Amino acid sequence: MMKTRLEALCGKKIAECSYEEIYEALMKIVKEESRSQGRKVEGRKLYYISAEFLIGKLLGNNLINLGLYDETDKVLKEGGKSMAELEETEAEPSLGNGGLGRLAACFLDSLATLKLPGDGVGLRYHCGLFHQSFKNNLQSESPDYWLNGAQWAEDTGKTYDVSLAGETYRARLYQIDVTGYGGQTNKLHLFDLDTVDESIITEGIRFDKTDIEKNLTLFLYPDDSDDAGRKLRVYQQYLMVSAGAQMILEECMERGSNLHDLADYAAVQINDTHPSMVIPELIRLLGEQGIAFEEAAEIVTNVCAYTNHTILAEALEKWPKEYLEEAVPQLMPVIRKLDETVKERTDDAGTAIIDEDGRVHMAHMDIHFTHSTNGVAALHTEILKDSELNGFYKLYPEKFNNKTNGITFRRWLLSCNRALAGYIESLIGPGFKKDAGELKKLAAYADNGEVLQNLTRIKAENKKLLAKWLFKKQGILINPDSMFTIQSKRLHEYKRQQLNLLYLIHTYFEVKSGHLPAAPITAVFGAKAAPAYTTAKNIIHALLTLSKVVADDPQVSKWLQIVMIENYNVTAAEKMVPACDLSEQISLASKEASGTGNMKFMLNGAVTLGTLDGANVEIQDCVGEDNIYIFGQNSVQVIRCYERGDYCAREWYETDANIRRAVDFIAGDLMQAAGDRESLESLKRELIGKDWFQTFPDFNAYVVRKNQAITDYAVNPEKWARMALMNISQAGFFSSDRTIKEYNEDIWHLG
Ligand code: 26Q
Repeated sequence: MMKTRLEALCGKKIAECSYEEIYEALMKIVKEESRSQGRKVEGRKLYYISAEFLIGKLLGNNLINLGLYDETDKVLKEGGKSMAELEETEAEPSLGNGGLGRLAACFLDSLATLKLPGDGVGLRYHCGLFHQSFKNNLQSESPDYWLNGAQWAEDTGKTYDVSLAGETYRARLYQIDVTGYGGQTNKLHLFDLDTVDESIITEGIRFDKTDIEKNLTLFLYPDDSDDAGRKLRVYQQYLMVSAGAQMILEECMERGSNLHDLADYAAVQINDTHPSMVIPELIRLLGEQGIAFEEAAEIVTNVCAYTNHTILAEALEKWPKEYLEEAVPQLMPVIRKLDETVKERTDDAGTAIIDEDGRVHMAHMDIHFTHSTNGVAALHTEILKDSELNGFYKLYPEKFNNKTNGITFRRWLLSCNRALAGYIESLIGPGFKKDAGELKKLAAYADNGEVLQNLTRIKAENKKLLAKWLFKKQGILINPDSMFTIQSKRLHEYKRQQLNLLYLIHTYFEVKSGHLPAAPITAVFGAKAAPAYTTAKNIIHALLTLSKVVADDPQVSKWLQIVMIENYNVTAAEKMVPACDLSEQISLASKEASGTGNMKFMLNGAVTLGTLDGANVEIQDCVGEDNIYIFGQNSVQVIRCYERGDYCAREWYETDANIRRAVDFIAGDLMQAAGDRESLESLKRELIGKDWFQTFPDFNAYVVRKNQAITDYAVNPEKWARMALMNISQAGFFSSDRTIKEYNEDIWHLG
């Protein structure tokens, strides 16, 4: 069946086709099949609006979801082709930064799988997030031209006019089919301008910031540290929400809404504050249809819900009124009225939409004018209620709720780790693919030596595959018989890659003095730093420089190897996650809202080394203390310490000889000989002078706990395999199917 279809489309035998030809033919087949799973929507439909959808490559995942993977794999093999090579043909859509964007993609997969009517709404960035490469041990950024080649997204021919700074721009609507696993097909709607022009990019990722027509959807902003891009970010956001809101109203009216009853037709989930302008925009558009402000505000409150992904106050978006006045003058009257409404409701100035300095607080507008505010892990939601958003919690206790994040097991197990998925199926049957809770059945094998050995063997195979991939990609040879510790996530001081760095330096000294680790260690990192985030870039530089220093030392390199994966993205994660022994989740307690990498590693049989932060807390609740390595201060201690404001990094540096030895090494002779003096010294100064995320107080506990894990791994492989098995068996709670069911039951009420 697949064979005849493919050969008919290609016009020749598979053996004679190029991978590009097969890829395009398969794309056509997948599109046809997914279209046939489309459903007419009845009742309430969800619009998940997000500046990011980090969907990853689509071919393999769609084939799995449509039940076509095995047959395709067989047909390719018969023609002398390999699925792995075929998948290299596809460029990864570069539409997200990290956790928040990947979460949106997992949610779309679960919505379609659960046959819930729910679409994504976002932007079609031409170059997306920058491509990262390493030059002289420094991060270098270049455009990621992922839009070359055949496209999953189709031009719908529809456009929506959007007014920015008084000029009208035409947003074109593209759509990507979102397939569910044995489910239905939903859509991802992405807006773009025809006039965007990649040729305005000059050096690296620099471009003319003034020419909106040419630059509006050119790049995805890597974070808020680049001031020059901030205005553009507002323009991008408004393009998305205005075109999105018009599309939503149009769809609902076509389905019979009279707009007064909009909440019976639409639920809008606002993914962090990036799409928050959808609130005043919907109110404005309802106003144009003759609905008075008060009623419009009430309708929109009933339609919209808001998810918060951060407790870092500096990461909550607030725009100077003047920016908005210039960029979206049509919204300001609405925002002012909303602000006045709030001032009638409460005299708590801390919850104002427009503050005394004239800044518009997007999160504040969200909480006042949506019916639900949720955090993304139990601890995170409690911290929001108790401290960061306490003023709002007092006003609206009923709006606050928790939705612990989840991941789709289709991509993060069935697709990225076929060997493990197949073995699990041979033990407990296929039910876990749709009902992740069934993984619990694995616990019955916790003392089965043969099963534990098979798990160890699969892990070893995956480590070899990662080694092979890394060699092909970066020419680096790693030892698959070493313990793989992996920390992969955006580079940020609160995530504390620098703590891992200090451990590795400490281990360097230990090996030098004859104290060998229980097993050879390969420390793998994957991380992009925002181009304007200097300290983050300095940490990457220190890691890369240390990697070289260690590699050049024959005594140490037998025991320790450090590698950074270039251009960490979903595709890289799919290779790293199945190969991990020890999952590093070492953020400063209270700072990581949830984390989702922690869930991916757990599901693939890694053991977590982590602080009691974000979803790590719930991972510990699931697996029990014996199956996780927890260390460091807890969130209460950290929050109290910040309140007291008495943390002094220098004191730790001066009194703890191990810390001092490691920190001094960063800018010492060996490192300076291999790296950049200015960058290394600046990192050292930052640590001693500030260490804002308290690396030093957790350092000794981290060293002890990590060495315990390495010893357990080396000395008692069966105990380790048992821990791995317990982690897999308890991972069911972290399926995004569970998360989506909770959103639907508590917030959306779809269908
Ligand atoms: C803001 C202003 C201007 C430009 C960019 C931004 C910006 C962009 C991306 C701000 C934040 C982000 C991304 C945030 C993010 O990924 N947060 C993570 O969300 C995950 C899913 O809930 C959590 O698991 C992580 O803990 C959280 O850090």
